[in-house]
Amino acid sequence: MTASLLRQPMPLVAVLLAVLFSVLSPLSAGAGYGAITVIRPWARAAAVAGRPMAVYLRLQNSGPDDRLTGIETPAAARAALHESERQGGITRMRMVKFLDLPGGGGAELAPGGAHVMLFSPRPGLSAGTTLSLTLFFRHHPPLTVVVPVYKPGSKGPVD
Ligand SMILES: [Cu+2]
Repeated sequence: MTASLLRQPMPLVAVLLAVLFSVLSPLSAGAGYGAITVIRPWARAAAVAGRPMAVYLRLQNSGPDDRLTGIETPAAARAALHESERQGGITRMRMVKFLDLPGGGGAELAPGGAHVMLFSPRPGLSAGTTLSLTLFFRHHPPLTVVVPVYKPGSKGPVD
């Protein structure tokens, strides 16, 4: 009698744990990798048609640490992630393979810093038009955003 009473709570706990995990797992996966938001994306039209264009945006990551690993767009022959560095009064750009997106933070792609460079943009990408951009991450599923194009020299949505 005593023995069976002692044995009984064990399977019950196991069943409860199994139920708990089956309920929690999809939720935690959703919270972890549905948590990157693209804020205020914008592109700056090239002053000379056909020259490279820059795209800026803010990435907000409310999930775990992640990383921006790639960019694709039908709007240009090639897209790359660039970092700007100011050295001795000269701003240079270099290609970077990824951009870290710390959990609870994110990254800012803004004039003078990191940006997406579009090489050989397709004709007609002038102010007032839009382009489509897909961002790839280490963990998070890809995100496709519509990016409004601003005039050459624009400082973006703050204008
Ligand atoms: Cu660049």
